[in-house]
Amino acid sequence: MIGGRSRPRVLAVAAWFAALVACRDVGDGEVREPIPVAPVPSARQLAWSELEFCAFVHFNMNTFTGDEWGSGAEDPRLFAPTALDCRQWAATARDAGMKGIILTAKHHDGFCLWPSQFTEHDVAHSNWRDGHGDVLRELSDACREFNLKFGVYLSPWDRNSALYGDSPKYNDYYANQLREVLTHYGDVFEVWWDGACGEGPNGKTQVYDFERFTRIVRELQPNAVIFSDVGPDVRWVGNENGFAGETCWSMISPAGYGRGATGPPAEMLNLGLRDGTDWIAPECDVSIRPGWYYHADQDDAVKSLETLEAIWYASVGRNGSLLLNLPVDRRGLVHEHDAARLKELRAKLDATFARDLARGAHARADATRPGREFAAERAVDGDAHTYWAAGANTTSGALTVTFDTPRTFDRIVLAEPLALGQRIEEFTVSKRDGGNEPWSEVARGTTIGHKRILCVPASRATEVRLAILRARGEPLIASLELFAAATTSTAVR
Ligand code: FUL
Repeated sequence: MIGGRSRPRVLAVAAWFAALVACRDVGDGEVREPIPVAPVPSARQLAWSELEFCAFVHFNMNTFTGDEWGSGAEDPRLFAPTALDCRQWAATARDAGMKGIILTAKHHDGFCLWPSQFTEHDVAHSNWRDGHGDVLRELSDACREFNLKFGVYLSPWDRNSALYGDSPKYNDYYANQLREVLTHYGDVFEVWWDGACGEGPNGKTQVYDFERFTRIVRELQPNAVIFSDVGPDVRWVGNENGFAGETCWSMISPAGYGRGATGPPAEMLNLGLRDGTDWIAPECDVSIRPGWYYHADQDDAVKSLETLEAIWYASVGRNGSLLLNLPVDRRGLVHEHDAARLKELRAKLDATFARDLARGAHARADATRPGREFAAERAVDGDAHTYWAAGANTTSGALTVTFDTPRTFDRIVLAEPLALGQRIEEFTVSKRDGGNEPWSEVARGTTIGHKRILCVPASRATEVRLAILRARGEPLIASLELFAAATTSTAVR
């Protein structure tokens, strides 16, 4: 018995409801959109997903002390960049193809890169620009000039504030600082809440009022996404290597978890959950050097082009977004070595993804939802906002593209229209070279999401077939693209 009704009666009601939904779905030759599969992303989350690649900048007191975590007792006058130029950061990020910059406005040592009314531990108490400097002002202006989004990291953990640990008072202090950084610098696209807290067993225990902080972000910057271990908008990917799981759902179930030590297990963060309750997509943060902050002895330890490419494929290529950290140096500049490596990365990615070999190819599917809007060709039209839909009553389907002359590819890029929910859970890609050849499998995978990039051995084909084996609802494919990786040297100096 369920709720006092007999099981057959419940099943009959369920069948009637399913039939009703199917009627609503496609009827009388009228074209209707597929029904979303919950949970779906908010408008701000969708817009964020499209950015894919942004810069993190760790630049603050630690830059000048050589630490990674400061104590909070540093003299503000130690903050002394000699040639700070946020336009150089912005130009470097833009040329690398990044779409935004998130700056450590305040790290765990509590030093504020803007003149804060609420503390003396800030740039106004340094000698930089005679105490009239404001790094947030300079960077937000530069971001606007270079058409980049601007975001802030504001560490909840604060080792300088005497109020820390006196929970209501510190929460007021943090809320006031949040208001400052979200009010005076134009649009903010992301607010980054670090979960770190190194207070030992005898340290101060601060109970943060994240609900209040969230309300402030929503009030002042309604389009900004909030990052933390548990979102609410964007989640940590569970490691600092820049790698999302090969299976990577945009959903997790955050109930019962907090931030930092009380956050969800790394596996949930890394892989997401097929049946997760909330849409909280992963962001892969990783530094271009071993440290988050600049250390001169790491000038020759900038990650190699091969490592950065691998990170790209394991983040952007696995339904993640890549937040690549640039440790700005003591001059206040992105170091020449880092800037050169970023140029190499951009050149390599541009060369590899220059020409989609499947664009405009003939496409057919074994099943398609009625309506030209949902035809197989929509997956190869170069428009990420159109898609092939396999039909209301199926959770599998195959899409085949055919070329007049053979194409050789070693990169496959797949995408789902995420506004309708993340659906695909198992697929294969096969190819044949000539209509009489047997099909051979070139790739097999699980999730797709915003973007799934598969690196495969060079494959020559006149036909390529994507088979969706399992999905959480009707399969929808926004893009099936094929590329040949650049093999020539792209070194840029
Ligand atoms: C961590 C911090 O403790 C590191 O210093 C750095 O800011 C990194 C991005 O997040 O939790």
